[in-house]
Amino acid sequence: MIFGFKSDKPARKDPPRESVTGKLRSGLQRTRSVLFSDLQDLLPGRKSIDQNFLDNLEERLISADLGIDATATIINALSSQLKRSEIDQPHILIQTLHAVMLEILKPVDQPLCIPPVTRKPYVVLMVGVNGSGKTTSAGKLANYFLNQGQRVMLAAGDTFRAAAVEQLQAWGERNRIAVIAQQNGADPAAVIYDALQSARARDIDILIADTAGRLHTQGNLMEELKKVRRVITKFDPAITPECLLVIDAGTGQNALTQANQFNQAIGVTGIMLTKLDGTAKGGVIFALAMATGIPIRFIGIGEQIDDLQVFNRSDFVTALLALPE
Ligand SMILES: Nc1nc2c(ncn2[C@@H]2O[C@H](COP(=O)(O)OP(=O)(O)OP(=O)(O)O)[C@@H](O)[C@H]2O)c(=O)[nH]1
Ligand SMILES: [Mg+2]
Repeated sequence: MIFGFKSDKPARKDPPRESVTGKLRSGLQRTRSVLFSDLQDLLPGRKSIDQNFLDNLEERLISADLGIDATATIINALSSQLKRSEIDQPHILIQTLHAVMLEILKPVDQPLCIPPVTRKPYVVLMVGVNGSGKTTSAGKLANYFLNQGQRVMLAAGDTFRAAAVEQLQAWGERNRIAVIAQQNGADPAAVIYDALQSARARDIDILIADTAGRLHTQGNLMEELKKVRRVITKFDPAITPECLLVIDAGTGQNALTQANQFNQAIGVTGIMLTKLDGTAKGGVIFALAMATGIPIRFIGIGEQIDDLQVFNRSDFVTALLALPE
C-alpha cells in the first residue's frame, strides 16, 4: 500500500546559521541551568577557584547526567590546573571546560555521510525504546534529507502500536513524500522488504524505516528487529543501513544500557539524541560518548519538523557554555 505524493528533487536548502545556533542555545537551556546557573555565586568573595568550587561543580555535572567517567575526566583536568595555579579566574575555567568537553565528544562527532551509492536506496532504520522519538525523528529526517536535495520515502515498520501508521502518514503528508505501509499486525520485515522494492523501482535515494518501540529486555521483540535487519541484507547485500538508535535525553544513565543492548542486537551505527529541549539531563551525551563511542549523528531539540540538527561538538559545547560564537 502506498500513501503519498510524487516528489521531484528539490534544490538544496540549508537553514540560516544564526537560527541553528540560537535554537541550540535555547534547546540546551535546562541542562545549562543545572550546570552553570549562578556559577559566579559559587565564588563568594573569592577571585580564585578552590577545591570547594570544584566539589560543587562535580555535583552539578553528576546532576546533569554526565556520568561518573565524564565527570571525573572534567574534574581531574580542572584539579590539575588548579594545582598548577593556572585557574585564577572564571573565564579560564570556562576555557578549560570547553576544551575538555570538546575532547570527550571528539570521537563521536561523525556526521552521517551518505555514500554516493550506485545502488539505491540508502536505508536509515529508526530503532529504540518506546516513546523515544523514532517516528517524529523519521519525519524530521525526511525533511532534512529533502532539504539536501535527496528523494526520500518512509516505511511504516511499526505495525504494532495503534495509530502508528497514521502518525507516520501525517509526517509523509507534511513532507509531501510517499509512505509504504501495510495493515496493523503485519510482519515489519515484510513491510520493509516491500518498501525497499518500491523505493528501488521509484529511484528513491533514501528510505527511512520506522519501527515499533521495544524494550531492550524484550527478547522476542529484539529478535523481530534482527529479522528486519536481515531482510535488508537479503534484499541487497550491498546495502549497509544506518541503524539509528533514537534515545530520549531525559532517560539519564539508562541511555547507556539501551545503547549497549541495541548495539549487541543489530549493530547500532549512529545515535539520535532527542528531547534535549525538555530535559536538564542533556549531559548524558558525554556519558554516551565515553561509554559507547557510537557516533552521535543528530540531536532533537523540539517537536517541530525543523527541530533536528546535525550533531556538531563545537556548536554543542559552545551553546552549552553559552560562549559567544
Ligand atoms: N520536546 C521534544 N519532544 C519530542 C522530540 N522528539 C520527539 N518528541 C515528542 O515525543 C513524543 C513521542 O514521540 P514519537 O515520535 O511518537 O516516539 P516513538 O519513539 O515513535 O514512540 P513509539 O512509536 O510509541 O515507540 C511525541 O510527543 C513527540 O512530539 C524532541 O526532540 N523534543
Ligand atoms: Mg513511533
